[in-house]
Amino acid sequence: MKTILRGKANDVTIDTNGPVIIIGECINPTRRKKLVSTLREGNFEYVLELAQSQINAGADVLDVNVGIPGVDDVTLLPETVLAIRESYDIPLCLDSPNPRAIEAALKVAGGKCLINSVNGEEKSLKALLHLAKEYEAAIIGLTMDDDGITHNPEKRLGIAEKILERAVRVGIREEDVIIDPLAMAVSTDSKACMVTLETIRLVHQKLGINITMGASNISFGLPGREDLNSVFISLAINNGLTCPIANPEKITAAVRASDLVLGRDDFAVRFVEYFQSRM
Ligand code: THG
Repeated sequence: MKTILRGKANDVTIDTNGPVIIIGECINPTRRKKLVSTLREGNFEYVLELAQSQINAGADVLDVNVGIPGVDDVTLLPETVLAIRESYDIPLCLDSPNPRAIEAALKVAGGKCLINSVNGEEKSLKALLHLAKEYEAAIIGLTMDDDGITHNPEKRLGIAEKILERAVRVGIREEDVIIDPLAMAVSTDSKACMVTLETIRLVHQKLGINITMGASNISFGLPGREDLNSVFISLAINNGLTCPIANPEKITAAVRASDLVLGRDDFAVRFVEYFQSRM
């Protein structure tokens, strides 16, 4: 199954057979003081620096999240998208809990974006599925619903099935639905990673569609985050993860290594290229 995303001209294919596509997470104000202060001033230079450094490090798609307390992202998200678009023709993943901000950004982005995110709540499905259809966007479906977050992988699969079914019903193609099995901090729940890994395996096996996750979430509150994230991402890729949201500066090596080990990188071309580009 192939999900195609597009900038203006440049497209990226996320293929369930790999290789893994990296969605760069760094345009996100969570614990990034400089991003918060520059965005508050309407200064996009630092956003563009983050775009460039992530592209250099191996990002294929950029997640754009400008959620700052007290700032209206219905205005700020499209402004940020436009600033990125002036310099970079990379597909974008529009990351906001606010459907109005998503719509405002879809209006200016062009190409084919990824909406981050829809979930199984009735309110979310109603607000976002028709937008995805209207703007020909792909969607990320989080495996949570009106009952909240379940720790049962079969139930998470059930929510994924429901989102897929509802999306197809409004005319979104199956390949334009990417499932997020929910990656959560393992410091507070020792089974959290296992639940995510099992959900990935089930979604991959039963639905055969592309799978993403916020890979860095698992290591919140722990030391050795890079090592932990790298191990987790390799296991997840082996189970069917195809397009993680992560920091490319820290994760691309593990992603290229995973593709190589899984027999998806003939003559180690991409693996070697990555390390040469870092010298
Ligand atoms: N699923 C989906 N979208 C998501 C998430 C998800 N979007 C947001 C988030 N989760 C993924 N993005 C991030 C961005 C940053 C960090 C983690 C996840 C992060 N930041 C560092 C920190 O908090 O310490 C600071 C920045 C740095 O130095 O790297 O960890 O789950 N669909």
